[in-house]
Amino acid sequence: MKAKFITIEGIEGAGKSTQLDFIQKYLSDQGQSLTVTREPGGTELGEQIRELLLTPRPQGMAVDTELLLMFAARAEHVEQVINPALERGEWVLSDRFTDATFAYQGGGRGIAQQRITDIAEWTLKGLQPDLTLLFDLPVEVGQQRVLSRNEGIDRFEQEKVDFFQRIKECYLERAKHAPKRIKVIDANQSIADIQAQLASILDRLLVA
Ligand code: Z5A
Repeated sequence: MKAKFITIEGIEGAGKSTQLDFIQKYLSDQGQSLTVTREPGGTELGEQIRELLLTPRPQGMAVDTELLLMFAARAEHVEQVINPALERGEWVLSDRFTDATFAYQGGGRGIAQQRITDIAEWTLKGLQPDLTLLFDLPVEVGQQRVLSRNEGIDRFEQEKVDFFQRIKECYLERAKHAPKRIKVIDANQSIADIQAQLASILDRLLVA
């Protein structure tokens, strides 16, 4: 069976990190080892770029700089981590990937989707996830969860509700156009109910 590439997406506070361990354990219980990684990041250089992207800065950051840094980190990630793992036959699970760029830099920041498509084609050379789990929930619920976590707020988390609303809509629009790849998870439920949804999707992937 060809190694599978799975990504997790959603607005802030959707519960991606919370469910990452569950997905990893579920797949490993079925005998499937996998590399778990994240974006922006996943490599030494990528984690340095992540720091640049997430650190709040009073002077802001040009939207094109943000876009190009996302893809710079991703090019490194694909070449050093994702492709080598898939070539070894190992499954890969990434907390965010290119759908996040379409949603955040496209939907959120207003960069044309075609421009993102062009850069994606150039840097990814056709690499696409086999499955994307899109955690969907009302923006206010996600923000409340982030606030109650009582951690520092990064540069993206400083944004207002309408920014995240555009991102949520962009994600859902992408899911509408790629229903086989992008599975929408109702993330406004208990952790156990979300895990039941995940298990049934993963079961189908394991036999695909
Ligand atoms: N970004 C971008 O703009 N363009 C790109 O191309 C890429 C990324 C790749 C960093 O991502 C930022 O980079 C991100 C988008 C941007 N910024 N934002 N916003 P990140 O993935 O590191 O950051 P994040 O999405 O903000 O992660 P997060 O806030 O940690 O969200 P999460 O992982 O989905 O949520 P969580 O940590 O699992 O859960 C949040 C809290 O809710 C936590 O206290 C949980 O215990 C609680 N929780 C989780 N599930 C539940 C349920 N079901 N019920 C109740 N409470 C729950």
